[in-house]
Amino acid sequence: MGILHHPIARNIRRKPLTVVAPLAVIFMLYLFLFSHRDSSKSNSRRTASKYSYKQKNKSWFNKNKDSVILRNLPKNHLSHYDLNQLTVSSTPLENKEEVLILTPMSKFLPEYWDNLNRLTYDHSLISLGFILPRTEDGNVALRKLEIAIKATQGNPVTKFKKITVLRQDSNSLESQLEKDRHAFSVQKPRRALMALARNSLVFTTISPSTSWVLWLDSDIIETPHSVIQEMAAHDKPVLSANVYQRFYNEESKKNDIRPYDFNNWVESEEGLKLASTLGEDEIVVEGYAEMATYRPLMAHFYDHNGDKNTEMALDGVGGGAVLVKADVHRDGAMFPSFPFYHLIETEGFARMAKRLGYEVFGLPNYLVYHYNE
Ligand SMILES: Nc1nc2c(ncn2[C@@H]2O[C@H](COP(=O)(O)OP(=O)(O)OP(=O)(O)O)[C@@H](O)[C@H]2O)c(=O)[nH]1
Ligand SMILES: [Mg+2]
Repeated sequence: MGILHHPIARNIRRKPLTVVAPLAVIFMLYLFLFSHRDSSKSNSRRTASKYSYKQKNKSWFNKNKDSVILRNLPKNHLSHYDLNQLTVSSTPLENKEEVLILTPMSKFLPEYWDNLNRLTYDHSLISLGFILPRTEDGNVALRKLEIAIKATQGNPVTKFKKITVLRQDSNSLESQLEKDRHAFSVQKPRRALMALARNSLVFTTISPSTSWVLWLDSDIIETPHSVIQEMAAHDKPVLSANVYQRFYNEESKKNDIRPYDFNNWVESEEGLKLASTLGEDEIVVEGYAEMATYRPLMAHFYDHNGDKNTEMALDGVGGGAVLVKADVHRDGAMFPSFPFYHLIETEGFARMAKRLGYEVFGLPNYLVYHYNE
């Protein structure tokens, strides 16, 4: 009797489902078990080690996804950085230290960009980071910024190492008119949102090779061209320049300068007393008659004939032009969007840096200039 005439074979021919169905069930079971086995394994492993490496299954039908990822990575995909080798010194150019310039940007000013292009620090050691609000102002600024970046990066003389442009995921206040953004009542929400923007910016752009972070507002249109070398020479963890403004003095009929940023200050007895009367969620904002703190303001310490390297210890800083050792941020100093010792944003940052044990300084005779609208 041939094999095809065997009773079992005859049975299969007549009712193929009797064989195919159990086989299909076994096959499904196999797939089911394989796709679950590894995840259950790594779940039990997770209790032992918080950062267990989850292996993907290696069944015939499911390619090992890890190997696919590894294959797609560029050659030396594994990078080791010894942060102990990262120098942050008073001679950053000689040590080829990398600087990250960070700018929250609600408007693009060509003068700001020209000033940036003229910095004498080696541009191949400078990375730039921007964060723009998702408002109409932000759209306009983004278009102008992109055009400017193209021109700068296309020129080997001005080309920066890397440029990152972020679009904010948090909200912004709609009106950026001078009178609106300076109103006392709007300071807490406005500066809380600015703090979120600054945090997003620094946390997404700082790299293992960043030695210094220079915070430079988009309306700072003039700095000394060697601002990085000159400020770094002071070797301070946090160092703020004095923000002034050029204007035409109607009285003297001459071009003149005047103090602009009042957020660089030294804490006062009155300031502390005032803070102690505030509720947990209230903040002190500097430069408002509604809240007289009598804090010594660095803006008023400028001496035209003084040494531009004069230093003064500060308790609060603004964001105009502040050079920060990247380790201060790496250690966790950020811009609180909530009242931190009754301070927020850049002033809260100075407080946090101090709580982390870093000294905060300012240069009263070292001027940078704010745009005059
Ligand atoms: N990403 C982002 N940046 C902003 C926003 N509002 C302002 N900026 C930028 O943040 C920096 C500080 O903002 P300013 O409006 O100059 O605030 P300020 O320096 O406290 O006040 P002024 O005295 O008006 O200059 C500037 O570089 C602005 O371009 C915003 O909503 N989102
Ligand atoms: Mg400003």
